[in-house]
Amino acid sequence: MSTEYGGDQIQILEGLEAVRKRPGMYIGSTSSKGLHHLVYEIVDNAVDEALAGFCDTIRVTIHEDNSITVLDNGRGIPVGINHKTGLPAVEVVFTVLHAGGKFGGGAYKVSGGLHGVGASVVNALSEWLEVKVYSEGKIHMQRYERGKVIYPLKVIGECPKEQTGTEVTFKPDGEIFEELIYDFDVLKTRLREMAFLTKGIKIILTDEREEGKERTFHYEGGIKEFVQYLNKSKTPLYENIIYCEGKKDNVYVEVALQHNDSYTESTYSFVNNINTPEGGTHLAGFKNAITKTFNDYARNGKILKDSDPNLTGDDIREGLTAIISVKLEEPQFEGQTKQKLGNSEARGAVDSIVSEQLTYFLEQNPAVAKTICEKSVLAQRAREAARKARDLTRRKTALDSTALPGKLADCSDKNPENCEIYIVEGDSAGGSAKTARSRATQAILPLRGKILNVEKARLDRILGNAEIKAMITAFGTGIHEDFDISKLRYHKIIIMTDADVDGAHISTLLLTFFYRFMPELIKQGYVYLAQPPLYKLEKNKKVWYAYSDEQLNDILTEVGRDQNNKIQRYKGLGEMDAEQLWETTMDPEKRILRRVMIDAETESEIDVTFTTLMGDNVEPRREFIEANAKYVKNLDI
Ligand code: TTJ
Repeated sequence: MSTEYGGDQIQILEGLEAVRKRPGMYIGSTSSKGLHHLVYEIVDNAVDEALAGFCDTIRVTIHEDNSITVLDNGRGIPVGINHKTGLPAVEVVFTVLHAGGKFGGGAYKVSGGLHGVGASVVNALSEWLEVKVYSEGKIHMQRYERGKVIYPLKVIGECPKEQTGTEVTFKPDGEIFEELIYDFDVLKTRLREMAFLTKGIKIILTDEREEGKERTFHYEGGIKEFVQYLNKSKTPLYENIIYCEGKKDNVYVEVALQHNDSYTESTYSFVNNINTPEGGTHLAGFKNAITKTFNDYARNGKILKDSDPNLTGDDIREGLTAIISVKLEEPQFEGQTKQKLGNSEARGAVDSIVSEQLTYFLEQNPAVAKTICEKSVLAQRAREAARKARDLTRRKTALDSTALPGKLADCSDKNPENCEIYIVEGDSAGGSAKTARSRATQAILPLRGKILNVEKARLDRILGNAEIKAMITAFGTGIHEDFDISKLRYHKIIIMTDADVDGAHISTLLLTFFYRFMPELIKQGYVYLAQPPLYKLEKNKKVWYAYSDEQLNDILTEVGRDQNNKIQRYKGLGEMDAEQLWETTMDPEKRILRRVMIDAETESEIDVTFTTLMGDNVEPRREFIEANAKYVKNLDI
């Protein structure tokens, strides 16, 4: 192609070159996470068209070569000439940085967090990208390679006049990304979330790498169905999903909620369809509204007597599952990670819409109102009891300098950065670990038997449990609102259990406890799983350890499969003496540790996973395990 480069074109090329030089600045990272962001970035544009009311179906296809097609049935990106640049609007969308918003036409633009950087960023980071626009009976097409225009927009064929839409196919650039393979489950989770957040839209995800692999997400109920989904493994306290919707000060607000009989809160907030794990003004408005509304209701209905103290927000939110979704034109994000909504008008909008509509709902549904109030009063009493128990342990700490649990064999180094604590299943393995450890930096806390399932117990009972108390005091951080990461006494918390089903169960119970009471421990990467060997192989007085069947096979191939090979299958940590335990599982030079990670973006899915695995309902658990054998295994990684 020979086009003359005017000033605009040179600027365009410089813009996209900047994206290729520092991709992390635009999409966060070039890891698998960034790779998947490319898809969300493109899909967001189609969702915007749906929010504007012109599109109801989005197809996402993973091709065999890991290129991606996103197709919508909207109006199609305009193909007419944009006066400022003299280029077709569609070309501007793909070649000019931050062009997205200009064609908004009043639709909500998703421009928070890492999203909203625009289709041009995806284009810059793709080996190639092709766009097809179906409009006015014609198919328009343009191709780019690493952001550069390959030919001017052209008409490649005709289509029925009623067929309109945009189709984008791109292949992420191997020069940019460390990982190029798309994970179906990761896309599935996020696309399902997008479908929940945009009621009525149909999103179809197809994986051409595997015969017949396709999922359709379509929720006429929107976030009401999201709450239902989150509660599917729990027992709701009433049938209705409480739903509030409205618009105030240019903030569109949707809230759905339902209580279940558990003691944990699962509230997720979103701004322009993006999860805000740190909350912000919209969440503050929601909390204020429900605290005020339920207290007013309980006072007026004499459920609370004049002499009773107010219910706290925590009391009312015990066992609550809620989605708060706001959409606004110019979200401002604050805080260290720029994930906390700052717009003050969002606080007022959510507060007034929820207060008004919830008050009306409670008046119309007195039985539901009574159920929630009674649950909150029980929570209030349990909170009082727990506070008394906690005050007691605090007082003990203040008076008694040896307050650390008796079973803990602490390390001598006092710098937490050097220190690790092994949480060990069973007294006998605990004994070996105490002998084996490196005393300066490794502490051992043996746990007896199964630990309490925190999904099924109320706070006062959980805090009364000896094993849980021992962990809380050993870690030093406190829990919930008292949690203080700066007090953490060990920078590695290592769960060491047998490599069998019981061991996996104990690990899951411990992770559930950490996740519910000290989620930052996991989120900030302090929690690890030790990996004991599965086999020991002896030959000619030499010893090998294998941590998987595959590895055993490799070793056998190397040393030969002779008769005199002595292979021992370890059934538990107890079968190893102290020296073996040190060599195979505890020696920082040789051991394998797996770090437990939570991705903030899929947190609601992790929540469902924990409650499905640890909750009361057997049927969803069985279904889940059958459907997700791989996921369950990965949960431990
Ligand atoms: C903007 O306002 C005028 C009519 O067209 C509107 C528009 O741009 N719609 C639109 C964009 N629909 N779909 C897109 C789109 C879809 C994908 C898959 C990718 C991109 C970058 C945009």
